[in-house]
Amino acid sequence: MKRVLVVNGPNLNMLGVREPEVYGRTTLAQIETDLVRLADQLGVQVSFVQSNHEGELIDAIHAAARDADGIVINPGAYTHYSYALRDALIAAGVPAVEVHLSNIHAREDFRAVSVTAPACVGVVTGFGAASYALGLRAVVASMEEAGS
Ligand code: CA2
Repeated sequence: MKRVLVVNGPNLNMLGVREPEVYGRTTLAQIETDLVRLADQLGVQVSFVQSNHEGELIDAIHAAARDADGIVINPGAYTHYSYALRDALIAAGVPAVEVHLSNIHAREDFRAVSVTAPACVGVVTGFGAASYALGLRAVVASMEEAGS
């Protein structure tokens, strides 16, 4: 069975707990439960990592080169400045889809820039928790297209 790693960056462990007006009331645990169900329907296996530390995220992405066939990633604020995460995504060599709860193009100017997006096959942004489900469908389609 094909495997997808879902990666969440800094502060996303606070989902549903703080700032519900910006990021909604759904917790990360609820998002992950929904993704397990969707993955089952799509016939893939999902695993999850969340970290508030850049190096841990990089290590997880490196491991995905060996242990996964695709990546769904919400890099959090690292989206806007982590060239290290971007390099890790390129090095992983498996298709990655970047997702965001909010529409990063409809907020502060600095959020409109994603330095990680060029390392991904595409970006889903602005659909709340549904961005993750759309991202999972997108990465599975990319994996099939790549024949992996
Ligand atoms: O919209 C997204 O998914 C973001 O990746 C979320 C990041 C933000 O820095 C990006 O610009 C867009 C922030 C995640 C912080 O999540 C929190 C959730 C609840 C309370 C506080 C922070």
